[in-house]
Parts: sequence; structure tokens; C-alpha cells
Amino acid sequence: MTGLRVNGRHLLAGGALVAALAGVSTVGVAAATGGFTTGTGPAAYVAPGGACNVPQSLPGPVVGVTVTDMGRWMGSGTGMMGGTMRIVLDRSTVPAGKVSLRVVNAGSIVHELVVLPLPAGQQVGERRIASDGKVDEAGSAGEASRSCGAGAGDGIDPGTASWVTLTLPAGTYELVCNLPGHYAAGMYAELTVA
Ligand SMILES: [Cu+2]
Repeated sequence: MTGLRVNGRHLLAGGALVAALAGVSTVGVAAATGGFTTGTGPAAYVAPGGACNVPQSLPGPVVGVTVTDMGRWMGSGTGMMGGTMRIVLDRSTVPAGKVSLRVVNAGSIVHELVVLPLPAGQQVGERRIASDGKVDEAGSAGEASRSCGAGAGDGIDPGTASWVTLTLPAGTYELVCNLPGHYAAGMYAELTVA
């Protein structure tokens, strides 16, 4: 890991991306980060920081988020949009106030994480999906969508991480990936702020 960090985040991100695209060495990347978990196959791969130097200490309680997709393992004929994509949280409740989200992209394509208040009486996954395959982000509390960086960006590359610190009032939130088609494919998760 020391050697990887010396090489810098840009080289790391590129290397992880090349590895993902080539379909090889992904396990090697995971093993190098110490985040490889055994037992249930590639989907179980969770790298704590991806191939990024995530700040060791983020403000407030930290919610570990893993975004995944099965595109790499389901074959090209399955169709990525119809495949399984998920947002998995390591905790479902945090106290109100300052909270940090650390988002690792363990999938094979670009993802993002947007925090949306969940309207009363609505369940996660029930948002209306527009013709562009996205949901309305009005009222967003913030997002983590920058490869190896904090806050908003142009997406989290596979094998990398993004993070963000928000001050959230009590309530129920829906964390979504709003890349076209991803919400419909299952990229939503509920977070309760108590
Ligand atoms: Cu996504």
C-alpha cells in the first residue's frame, strides 16, 4: 500500500480503471488494498478506501457506502441497464447533525451518490423516473460524486472512492445513484437520521 500511495492518486485511479476494463488483476487490486473479502465471489469485494487516499478522519459519524454493479459478471448480453446495481450502507441510522459518507465504487462502471430527503409516505425506490432515466434531484442535501475527492464531481470511477460531510436534520433520506438508468436498476438505499 505504501508503494501505491507514493505513486499518487491519479496513477492509482488510472491503474484501477485499466484493471477493471481489462477484466484482470481486479482481485490483485482488492488484495493490495486489504479490502478483499472471501466467500461469496466478486460482489463481496469491498475496499475501505478504494484506490484513493480517503482522509483517515472524517467529521462526525461515518457511513460506509459501497456502490456495486454486476455488469462485469453477467455478460455483455444481459444488458447493463437491466442488471443488478446496488447501494449498500454499513449502518442505516445516524444521529442528527454532522455526518460523513464514504462511498467506494466496487463496481465496474461509474457511479455516484446523491442524498435526497425522502418525502413522508414514500418508500425508497418509488421516485418517478423521467424519460432520461433519472430522478428529480430537487432538494438534494448533497452528493459524493468525485473520484478520489470530496463532494460533487463527474462521477466515481470504478475502484475509487468519494466522500462528503453534510449536516443533516432528523428525517429519512434516500441515497441514490442518479446516472441514467441506475435508479431503475436498484441504486437506492434508505438512511435514517434520528
Ligand atoms: Cu450508479
